[in-house]
Amino acid sequence: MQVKSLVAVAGGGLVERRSFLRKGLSLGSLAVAADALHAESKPSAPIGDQLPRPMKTPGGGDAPYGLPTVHESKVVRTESRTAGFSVWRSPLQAQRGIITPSGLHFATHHNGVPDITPENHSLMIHGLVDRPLKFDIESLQRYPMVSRIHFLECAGNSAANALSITALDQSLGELAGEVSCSEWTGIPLSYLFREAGVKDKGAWVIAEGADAGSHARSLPMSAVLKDGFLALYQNGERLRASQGYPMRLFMPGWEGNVNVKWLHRLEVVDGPAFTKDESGLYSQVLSNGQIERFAFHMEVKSVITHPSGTQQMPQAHGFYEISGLAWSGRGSIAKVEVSTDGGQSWALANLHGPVLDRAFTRFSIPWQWNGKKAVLMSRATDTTGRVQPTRQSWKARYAAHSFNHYNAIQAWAVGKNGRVENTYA
Ligand SMILES: Nc1nc2c(c(=O)[nH]1)N[C@H]1C(S)=C(S)[C@@H](COP(=O)(O)O)O[C@H]1N2
Ligand SMILES: [Mo]
Repeated sequence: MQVKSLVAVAGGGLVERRSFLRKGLSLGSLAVAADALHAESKPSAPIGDQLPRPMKTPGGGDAPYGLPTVHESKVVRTESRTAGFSVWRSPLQAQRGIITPSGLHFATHHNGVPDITPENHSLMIHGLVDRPLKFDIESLQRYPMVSRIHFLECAGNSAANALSITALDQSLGELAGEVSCSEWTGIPLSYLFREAGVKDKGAWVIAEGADAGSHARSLPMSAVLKDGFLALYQNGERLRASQGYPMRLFMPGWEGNVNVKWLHRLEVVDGPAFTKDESGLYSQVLSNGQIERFAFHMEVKSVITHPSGTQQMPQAHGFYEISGLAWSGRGSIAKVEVSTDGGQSWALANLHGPVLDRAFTRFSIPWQWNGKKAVLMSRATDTTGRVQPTRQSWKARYAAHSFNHYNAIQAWAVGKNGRVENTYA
């Protein structure tokens, strides 16, 4: 159904972003559409035999630890394995709001999930410090903690879009689900380092995990003191094993792999260690042959979650809310623009508060789909003024085989039949 009085803000049917809020518009018109479907039966309160079955028998029991309803059993992470790596991607296309449920948080395990008994685990701070220290969980629980809502993204997220010559026809989760957003609670590392006393030469920290591959990364001490914390809680409960139970390093906005899980050792050193994890996989070759090392920040990025890859538009055409997620490792989101005509014209999307620093920000814009082919895109700008590149300009910057830090504009092609597909348009 077409609503005539809507104000077009870009080509392809994007309409003024407050449309849903305006009295009598859109919500009313959708209700009319629903009403028309059931033209014979006017809605009225059910009585007697008409009562739905669950209203006629006592309900069932509950569980000590709640799980999602069986009716949502299709909303799951998808796993892929390569050379010992196990990657679990978050179904972003099923998420609303900005917080990823803990059980759906993406995960990257280089050597499986270690089974750590918290009583046997401790964190050691040593190297260039005045007093080497060892902390067990009990002592850590006594420190003051902070809570922060932050996204976490694997450097290799969206690798298929970077590498594949043709756009893979996959869901958003499969294409770009190595990113999630949680509330993380833990102890600022500055507290622990202050106690240990960092020597003047201690300019870097090696963080090592207690998993089989002893995953390790070197980080500049100044950044760790400013922003780093030891996360013990995720969305109000202790970390999931998948996310590094009993403790992980958290560096807001930095590439996933520096957020060392199952953290057991922080060694203060005078320079980077060039561990296996940072000298190979996490160095990026540029198109001019130079190598970009220690590119810690995840750059500004966005994806439309509704509608997105492999989904089917609900109606032949009509009113629809385009919605998605934007984030930046360098600050918060300043604006998100949306296009439905493949980037020829753009309109500003609504940003749903709270717009947080280095966190998912939900955006949306009403769209009046005319039933014709469309190409949907979102383009985010962060508070440092950085804007998402096109796929073409991203590819021009990096060598052909590079895939880390891919943050180009994601495009979805909507067919006449309403099917939504990944495209490089
Ligand atoms: N100890 C350890 N830490 C690790 C990893 C690992 O395999 N072992 N994987 C890293 C990578 S590559 C990423 S992207 C993030 C993923 O964090 P998550 O699994 O909690 O989403 O953890 C990082 N920390
Ligand atoms: Mo990663």
